[in-house]
Amino acid sequence: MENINWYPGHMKKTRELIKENLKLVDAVVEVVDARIPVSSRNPLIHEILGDKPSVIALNKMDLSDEKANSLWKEHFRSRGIQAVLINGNSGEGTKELLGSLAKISAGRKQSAGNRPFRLMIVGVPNVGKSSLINRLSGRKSTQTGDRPGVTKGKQWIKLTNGMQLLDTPGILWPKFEDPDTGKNLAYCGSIKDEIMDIPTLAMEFIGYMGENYPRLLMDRYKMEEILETPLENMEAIALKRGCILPGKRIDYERIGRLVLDEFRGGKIGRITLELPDES
Ligand SMILES: Nc1nc2c(ncn2[C@@H]2O[C@H](COP(=O)(O)OP(=O)(O)OP(=O)(O)O)[C@@H](O)[C@H]2O)c(=O)[nH]1
Ligand SMILES: [Mg+2]
Repeated sequence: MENINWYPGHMKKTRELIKENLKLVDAVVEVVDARIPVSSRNPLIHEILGDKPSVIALNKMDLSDEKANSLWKEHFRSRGIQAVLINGNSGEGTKELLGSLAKISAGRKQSAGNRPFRLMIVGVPNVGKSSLINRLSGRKSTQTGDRPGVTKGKQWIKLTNGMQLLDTPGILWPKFEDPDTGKNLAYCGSIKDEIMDIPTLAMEFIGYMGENYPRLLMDRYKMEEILETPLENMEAIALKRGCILPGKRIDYERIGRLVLDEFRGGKIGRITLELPDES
């Protein structure tokens, strides 16, 4: 897991593209994953945004822990950062998000004239940028679950409230030094599984669950207790799910994938992987 290749060339190019597009908009919606609000924020976001007004959309609020959702919202608010909890699939929270944008729009400089208020969406891979674009525009204007591509020419999507939304979101490549950040992004599917060691990743996830959400883990996998080590818990889960190879060996790859898939799909329960710093 140490040798993740972040394609620095690609990263630099997309950052420049975002900066170009930023010149065209009045505000930015920064989409983050509510399960990992810090890990899914690009550390260079301040440098990239400059003094452009922005709102944080804490997306996938349906998958994250409700208590943690409130803590995070309060955390950002207390720092003067606008943050809204949203669900890009159901549309929950998008009204509040539009309300926040309307406030920014109302405070916009007169020099902007009568031009419609314009915004763009940025975020790391898989946080739900395309889903949000579709939600805000009320139609399927962009592909979800797709891979980043190249779009030529700017397309503006008209929103019902008169605002205009840039159809191509800015993809912020994750960049970090802290290995926990990388793990969090991988758990949530923002880093391709192909470059991860799935059994190790899943075992570490199970370790986090055993410590922070033991009840959810026990209920989901019908365990009587949380065992001493993450590995033992993983093996117990593998036995319950029949992830066994010939010779009664544990199929770590298969159980690893299964657990991570179930987490990503919300099947284990509502889970948040990082909480605001107390200090
Ligand atoms: N449960 C849940 N799933 C969501 C939510 N928003 C998006 N998703 C799912 O998350 C996955 C990724 O969503 P996209 O909208 O394609 O994400 P993206 O940021 O455009 O991804 P890239 O284009 O790959 O960077 C899809 O399977 C969506 O259905 C949400 O609020 N809740
Ligand atoms: Mg997309």
